[in-house]
Amino acid sequence: MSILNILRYPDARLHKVAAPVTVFDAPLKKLALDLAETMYAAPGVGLAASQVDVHKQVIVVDVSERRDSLITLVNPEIIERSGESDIEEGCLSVPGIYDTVPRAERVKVRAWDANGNSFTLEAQGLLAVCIQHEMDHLKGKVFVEYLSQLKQTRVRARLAKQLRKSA
Ligand code: K2U
Ligand code: ZN
Repeated sequence: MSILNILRYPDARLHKVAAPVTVFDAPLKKLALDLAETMYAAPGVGLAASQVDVHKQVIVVDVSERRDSLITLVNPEIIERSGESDIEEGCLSVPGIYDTVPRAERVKVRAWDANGNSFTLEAQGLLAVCIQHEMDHLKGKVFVEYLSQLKQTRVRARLAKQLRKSA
């Protein structure tokens, strides 16, 4: 397994739309395992393939305290949603920025696992927010784009300063 490079906002590649997976083969399983290893190493509670410049509809999430409840979702689609959430979000592609954005409190998701078996998942709280956040990545959307123009300007300035410091 490998730890993959995570793209940093505002990298244009984060805005590419991911394609549905059509072949459930060994490379797909390796991608899912590499995504999980990269997520745990970051550390994070979710990661989308878009964030490692692989534009396929694959996400991994694990919001458990013990980091032992990995869920891999291929070609995920939300089939039911309800309520409103105010959980603060972060993003491994936008380090150091945390804010709340409009999310459903509960979602029912249909997806496939890396072996091609379909399933449905009912989620609420952080898991629901994380799944919606990762599914946005697959659509080329980063959570800071929900924020006001003023906040987005400040985010870009802060990330540019981080980049200059690390150069
Ligand atoms: O997409 C990502 O970069 C993964 C995010 C997942 C996340 C989405 C919504 C709300 C929280 C997390 C990373 O895990 S960011 C790191 C993190 C972890 C726990 C709570 C907040 C932020
Ligand atoms: Zn993110």
